[in-house]
Amino acid sequence: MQTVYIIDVKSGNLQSLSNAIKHIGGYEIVFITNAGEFQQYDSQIERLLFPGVGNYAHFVKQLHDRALVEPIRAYIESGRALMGICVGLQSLFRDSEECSDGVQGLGYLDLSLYKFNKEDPIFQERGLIKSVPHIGWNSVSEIRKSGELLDENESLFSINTTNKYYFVHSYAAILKTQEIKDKIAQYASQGWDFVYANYGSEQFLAAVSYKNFFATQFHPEKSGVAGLKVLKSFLEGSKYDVVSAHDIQKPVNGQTVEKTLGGLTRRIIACLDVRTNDDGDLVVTKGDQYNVREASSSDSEESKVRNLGKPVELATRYYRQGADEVTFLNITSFRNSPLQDLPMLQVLSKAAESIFVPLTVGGGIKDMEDPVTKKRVPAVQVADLYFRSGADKVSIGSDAVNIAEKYYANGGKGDGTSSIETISATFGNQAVVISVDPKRKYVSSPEDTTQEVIQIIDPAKYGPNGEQYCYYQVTSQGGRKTHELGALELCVACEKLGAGEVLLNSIDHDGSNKGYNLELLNQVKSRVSIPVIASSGAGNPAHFQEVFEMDCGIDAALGAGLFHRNEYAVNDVKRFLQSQKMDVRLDDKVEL
Ligand code: 1PR
Repeated sequence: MQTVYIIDVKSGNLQSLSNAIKHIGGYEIVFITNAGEFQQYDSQIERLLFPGVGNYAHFVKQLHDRALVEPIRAYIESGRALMGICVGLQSLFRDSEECSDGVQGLGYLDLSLYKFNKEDPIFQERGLIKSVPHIGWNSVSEIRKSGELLDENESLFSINTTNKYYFVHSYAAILKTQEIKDKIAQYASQGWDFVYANYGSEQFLAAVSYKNFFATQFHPEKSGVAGLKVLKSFLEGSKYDVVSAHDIQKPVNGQTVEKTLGGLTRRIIACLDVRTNDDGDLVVTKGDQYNVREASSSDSEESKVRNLGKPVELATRYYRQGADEVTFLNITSFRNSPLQDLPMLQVLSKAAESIFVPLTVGGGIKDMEDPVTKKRVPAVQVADLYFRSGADKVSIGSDAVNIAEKYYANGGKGDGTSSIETISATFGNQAVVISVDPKRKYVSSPEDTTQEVIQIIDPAKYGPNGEQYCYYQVTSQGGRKTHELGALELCVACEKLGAGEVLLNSIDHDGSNKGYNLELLNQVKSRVSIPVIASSGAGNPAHFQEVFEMDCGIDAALGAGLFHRNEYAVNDVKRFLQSQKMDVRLDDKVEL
């Protein structure tokens, strides 16, 4: 058994990376958290992984504070193998627009990182905003070995131009100017290899390699089998392999598919609402309009919580069916503290052992009091617990509503202390999802509310008293508490405070199988520039097509009930979308 060493500066989910290596097999893992440990193992290290998640400045500062910069530099110079991942790659560059205070990276490439431009002309031509962060599955456009273009069947550490890889970042080494392109060409002439990708009209470096070091902007440990192959090739030192036909994800029957504006595939998310049932077991449940209890047989009998299966079992099934992401929502967490909610943490750790796509977890993320010590536990620490158990993103529901209310009461400003602000400052905004639970509220005139209204065009959809306007009033605590705040206003405030994605539910459509709430999705998506996930109401594959075809450019679509009730498998949805020429990641292979 060989040993792989992983640099751990406590900046996010390293559990998934270590799970991916265990899954590949044949390696044991040692984490290195400071200079002393580096020194202790230095003479034995042959393969070093250098993963980074979240905020560039936070990550680089951690490297300095832990005195790891020099040992890493010396290690690279000694000619041994190192693989950087995401912010690990970014830290090899000179600096990043992400930090205004002049924090410097390791400077192996004398280039800077820039934020993606949400005002991308390709999107603007269609009246759209490009979502930033760049979240989802993209392909790479070109692989160049010392400047020479590789063929379609050649690869750099198994990265090839056909497969899809999972990216999640706002900043990248974007080839913005001729000067940058010239510098890259110069590096190529010195023997550097570069992998390029595009997000809309912006081209950026998806991977770099030079002699013994290699780094990817995407997350191989979250890129399904295609990503596991990349990790395996690095571990085995197979730098330039020919890719076998078996390892390429081609559209079924050679179908031609669209090229999406950004280059990302249509992302399909399987969601599991989890709670303890009346017997105290953690189960996946699903209701209609947030009522998760069965219809009771008699008035006197308390109806039971619907039990649709075991969380880890179902999540693994959806991964094997090709889900691009899996979300767990602990739907009753407002009643108890996740600090004592160890079963949910266990669910997550167990799921992360065999699911190699992103995992999101929600429920009860807020500042809280430790029920045992009575000490205040900040939300960022609660989130950290989830990240350590294998989550890539946390989703904030009820607390987001309170935060947005304070934001408006404070004249449109945050105070830096909220869960959204603190978690995004530490783990990056891509790690913070806002889960919104709105209900339609009809009004007779826009003057009847301070929230922005939607004019209802179709008379058949007017309110019960002929109201021609509505807005979406947000709720907290799983729909129990209603607030005088619109879904749009909530999302706008949360984006300003640092949220990276919106999971937009609709209580009116939840569990209805009648399709997504297009009116609500359109209102929010047209006004925020972070990705928006459509949720609630998916009943068949055509509903996914319908939501992706909307003009506003929805980023991902989530389904729950239709998967849990076995009406459709995730890949049924994807195959259907592909037959409609939509670009999806079809990954039926689950083993290396
Ligand atoms: O408020 O931060 O503690 O988080 C609690 C989380 O639990 C929130 O994200 C909230 O949306 C969720 N939640 C609370 N109560 C319920 C409930 O159902 N009683 N579930 C609930 C929300 C929303 C979707 C659902 C879709 C798709 N579930 O994820 O799965 O509506 O369903 P469908 O495809 O079958 O229509 P906090």
